[in-house]
Amino acid sequence: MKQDYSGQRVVVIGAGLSGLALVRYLVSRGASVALSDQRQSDRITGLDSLDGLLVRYDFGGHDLELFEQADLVAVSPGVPLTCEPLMLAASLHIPLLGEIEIAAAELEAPIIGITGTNGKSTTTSLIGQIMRACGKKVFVGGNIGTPLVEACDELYDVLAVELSSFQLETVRKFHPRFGLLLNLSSDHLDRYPDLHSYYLAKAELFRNMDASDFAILNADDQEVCRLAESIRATKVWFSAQGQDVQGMVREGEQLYWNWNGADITLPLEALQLSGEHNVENAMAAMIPALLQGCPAELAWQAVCKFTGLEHRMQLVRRLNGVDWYNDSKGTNVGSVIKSLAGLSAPVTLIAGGKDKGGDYAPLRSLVEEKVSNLILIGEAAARIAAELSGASEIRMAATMADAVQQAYEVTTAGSAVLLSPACSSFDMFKNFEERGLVFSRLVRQLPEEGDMA
Ligand code: UMA
Ligand code: ADP
Repeated sequence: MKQDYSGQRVVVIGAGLSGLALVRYLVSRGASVALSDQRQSDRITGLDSLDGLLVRYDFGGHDLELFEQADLVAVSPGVPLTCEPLMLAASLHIPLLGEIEIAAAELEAPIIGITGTNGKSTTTSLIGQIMRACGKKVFVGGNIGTPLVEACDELYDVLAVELSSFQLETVRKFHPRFGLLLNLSSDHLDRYPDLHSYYLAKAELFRNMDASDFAILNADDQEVCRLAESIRATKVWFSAQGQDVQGMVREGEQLYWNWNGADITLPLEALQLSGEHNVENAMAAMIPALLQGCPAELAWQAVCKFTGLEHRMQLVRRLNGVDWYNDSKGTNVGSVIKSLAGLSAPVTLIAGGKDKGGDYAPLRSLVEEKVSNLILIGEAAARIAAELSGASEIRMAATMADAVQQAYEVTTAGSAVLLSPACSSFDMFKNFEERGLVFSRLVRQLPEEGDMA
């Protein structure tokens, strides 16, 4: 049902994608809205989407008085709850609601919430493809790019929503019908005091779910199994390692759906996505469709047609016998491990960017085994070099252009060059997409051997 915010003074904090979408939504529901951002207006993009709306702007810092007088603060995911204006509002018992919470209060279609450290966007997109193939009108959004409030003005059969730990921190009544937890490993330690706090934020997905809902969980991930103990929703497991669980199990080159007497097998040979991790994503994506009664064959065909998203192990070019891969979305150590594991040695790895505070040491054995040249960029370069010292030939690069040039010079035919940074992009780029596009453009500009002067 349409929510009514008339007469309410709402401060939206953060003027990024979520904040701008929140302003449009809240104004349309009658609120009196102020938009606050620490950046100056000339550094904010997309403000023209608010043209014609009555909105008060508070840019270049956060005016604390504005927060003190608010009835509600709507929080963008990238704004930590520990920042001064939000601490102040919380101390005055002013409700702090995230974009997901605000949107979900109005949405009636079943929500499939997808979280985990890695594989969220791939799995969310797969679910979108499956639902479309099965004739359902599906919204695909959340952390993958389109804020959930954008779903409020249309009717959908189902909503596939990628959820980050940041978005889950502000869950109060949010109640998905299906909650997927793909895996848990180290990330975002620049936001959380420790890993446990990060995992607990992820667990918020299940806060309001009960036995009539479904928690879809990775049986091969110890941290997921540990969190599962506190989940009340009906648990449906997936195991790519062939564990005997109720749910989806990999048995050799096929998947077996073992639920309520169903007898369905799905052949893996038809899957176009490569890498063991994508088998896990495919398994997780199939489960909500099967539980909703979608025809298994149609759903599996949709999964098999999917060739992957940009910036995830994307082959940019084969040049002079070298394969160049853009894995700009490899923004933590766990994802780099999966990407490197899928390549044969020797690899030139370009890594580094904005440091998120985790350890790089878990990369050591794979780097020793596979990486002949490690080229480091960005703020994290010195720390990665120190933690992986001796594991590979290490080179520093000042820019992405420098990194690509050095990779071109040191990589020999039969090898691969992989951009998989293990870091976020915000020190040098607007986002991971821009980083991947810059890398890909530079790679495409490299000369063929015969063309060199
Ligand atoms: N800001 C303040 N005060 C602060 C901190 C930030 O005003 O104390 C302002 C910044 O100046 C900036 C704005 O907040 O103008 C940015 O808000 P935001 O970081 O929430 O960014 P959005 O553009 O709204 O994008 C967010 C998600 N970003 C983050 O969580 C960091 C996007 O995920 C998501 O696609 C989008 O909402 C729509 O749902 C991106 C991401 O990097 C892909 N996510 C992280 C990840 O995947 O690792 C979690
Ligand atoms: P997310 O949205 O969680 O960042 P993506 O689907 O965008 O995940 O994939 C980002 C990177 O994470 C991929 O390039 C790959 O290296 C790695 N990855 C994808 N799926 C998984 C998985 N299930 N387990 C571990 N790593 C994965």
